[in-house]
This record gives sequence, C-alpha cells and structure tokens, in this order.
Amino acid sequence: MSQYHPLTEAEAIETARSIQEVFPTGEELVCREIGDGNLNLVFHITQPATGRSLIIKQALPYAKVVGESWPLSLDRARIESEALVKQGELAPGLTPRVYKTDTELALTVMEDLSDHVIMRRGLIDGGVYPLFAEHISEFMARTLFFTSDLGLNQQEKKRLVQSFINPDLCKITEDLIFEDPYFDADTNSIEDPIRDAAEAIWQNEALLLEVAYLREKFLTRAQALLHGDLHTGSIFITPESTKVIDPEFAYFGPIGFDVGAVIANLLLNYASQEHWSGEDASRRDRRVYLLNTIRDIWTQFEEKFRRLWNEHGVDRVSRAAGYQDDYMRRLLQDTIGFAGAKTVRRVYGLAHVADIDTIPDAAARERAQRMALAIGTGLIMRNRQAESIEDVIRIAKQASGD
Ligand code: SR1
Ligand code: MG
Repeated sequence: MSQYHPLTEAEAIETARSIQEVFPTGEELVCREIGDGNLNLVFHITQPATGRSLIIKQALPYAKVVGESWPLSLDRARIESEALVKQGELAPGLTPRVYKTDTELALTVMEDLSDHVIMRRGLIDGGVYPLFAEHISEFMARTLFFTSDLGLNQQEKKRLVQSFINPDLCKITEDLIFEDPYFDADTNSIEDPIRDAAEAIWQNEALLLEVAYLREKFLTRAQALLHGDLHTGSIFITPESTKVIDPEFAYFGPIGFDVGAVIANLLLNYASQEHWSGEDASRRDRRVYLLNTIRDIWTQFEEKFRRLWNEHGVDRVSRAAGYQDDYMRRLLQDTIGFAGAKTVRRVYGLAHVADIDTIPDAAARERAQRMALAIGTGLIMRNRQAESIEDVIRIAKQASGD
C-alpha cells in the first residue's frame, strides 16, 4: 500500500534531520510551509543555532491552485527530481543541489536558495541581473543540446524519452496554453475591461491556425528534454547567480518552448512597465534593459548551441551543408511562436502573472494587459516568417510605442 500522505511540519523536520550533510549537529529545527506556487507544498527547514537550512518540496495529488477536483499524478515528483539531477549534471552550478528524493512520498529535498530571490519578484522590484543572459543561455544550450538527437546517442535518447513521459503536466500545458485561451473556456479569468480583446482573439482565424501549428509541435516534437515551465517564477536569481528550479513539467518537446518561455516572461514584465505614471524615464530604461536582455539571451543561446553542435555533435547526418543554419532558423521561429502563446495565456488564462496583476491602478493594468496581448498575438502571427530576434524587439516596441 502506498505510504503517500502530505507531510506534517513535524514529519518534514524528521526528514530534514536525516540529511546529515546539512544538519550534522542536533540543534532544534524549525519548519515553515512557504509554497505559493500552483501545485505543491514547500517546506523551509532552518536550524536557528547554526543558520543552516534546506527545502523539501512535496507534490500534492491534485493541483493546489484549483483543488482536489483536478487530480494530478504524483509521478511528476520523480520526473522533477530526475530532471533536476540531469540538468544539474549538464549545466553545473545553474540548479539547486538535490540531497534526497523519495518517490513514495513524492518529495525532493534540496538546497535552500533563500539568499536568492524569485526572478519574477526581483524584476517587479526593479532588479538588474547582468549575468542572467549568460547563465540562462548556458543552461538552455547545454540541457537542450545534450538531450537532443544532435548531442545524445539516439537509442539512449529514446530510453530517456520513456522515463520523461509526463502526461498530466503536458495536459495542463496543452489546455492552459494552447486551447483554453482561444475560446470562452471556464478556466479563463478575464478582467471585464479586456473582454473585447479576448473575444477578438477567439474570432481571429489566422491566429487560431498558427496556434494549432504550435500546439501540434508541442504534442509531437520530441526534440530535447525541456524544463517545460521556464518562466521567471522558476528561476532564483542574484546579480551574480542564477538557479533554475521546478522542472516538474519536464518532457521531451520542442526546444523553442523553453527559450520562448524565458522571453515571454521578460515581455510580460516589459508590458507591466505601464505601472509608471506619466512619462517616467524609468519606464523607458526598464524596457531598454529587458529588450537588451532578450536579444542577448537569443544571441548567446544560438552561439552556444552551435558551438556545442560543432564540437560535440554525435550525428553524422546533421553535418549536411545548410542543415545547421536551417535548424537554427526553425528554432528561432518556434521560440517566437511559443513566446507569443505563453504571453497571451498569462493575461487572461488560468494563472496570470504578478507583474501585471499587481498593478494597482486599473487603467494602467488594462494598458499593460492590452500591450501584452498585442505583443503575444504579434509574435504568434510572425512566428513562421521570423528571420531574426530583432523581429521580437520590433513587435514589442510597436506595441509600447517606444
Ligand atoms: C494548474 S498549474 C498553472 C500553471 O502553473 C505552472 O507554473 C504552469 O505554468 C501551469 O500552466
Ligand atoms: Mg512551477
């Protein structure tokens, strides 16, 4: 019979105490449940006498954001742990350390990153992260290249695909990103002032066709092991350090889905800069910073991915003249399309983003929502024609009038 049950705080402390490398001495441990995400419990265990600490993340058998009516497989905790370990091996220093995994209890015990901030919060507070583009491009280039057919033996890759079949969490994405925002679904959460913009999207046949193509890629293209939910809430950051967390949506999918997720969340923050009143110069400065970061991320990602391919490629056929250039062009196009879809869903689908939702002034919030929708739909419409990351910059500037 399954041992699974949600941990009490006392049990979380007992689990933490078994991690000798963090708590070698017996002083008192204190536990606080700090989970503010959509799906899981997160226990923060500290030892006040020594200042040592760790995190225990435990999956619940349902989506916390909705309740028990939305059951979810606990296998996602195994997938998350295995993805964290794999990504840590492929991109050293860019993930938290994993101390222990318990598949029965669906938990992962890991490094406490409380000296970092969640990047979404950091951006909302005006943080600047000069090394972010370098770090996240490194994380994506290495984790995605070395799990693709370009960087991993193809038989080995197929075995890995098997262990990362993640139907419940993929279904969340299929519904919440590619389906529900495109009709009047119950899951949508549309503020009244922008209902007309949502309705216009539902009527836009050309856009719906592009979304169908993007969804087909998400459903069928097992290109590499994705993080699967690489938004700024899945990144802990300081000006010097970047740590990618929460890969519970990991599965083999299209590479552009991860790269697009990062870009979309920077664009959502870009739109949220409407919160500044009047012609504040800070708004423009923040937007310049965000667009430069987006450009750097793509440029560095492309350069690193190509270098890995040229130095570590395992696939003879993929050396055919012209193939790499065409692959990278398609990857950019996918990135732009997925960035668009990920932007739209965060404005009026289930689970918005704090960047926009916390703008107190209703008129400024509406401007930000409309801008994010203009950017998102612009990217979706552009995706298969895109030539360069400058297309993203242009679409964002057009939407903001900057
Ligand atoms: C029901 S889960 C809602 C969203 O939270 C996660 O971060 C994913 O993005 C998911 O779509
Ligand atoms: Mg998450």
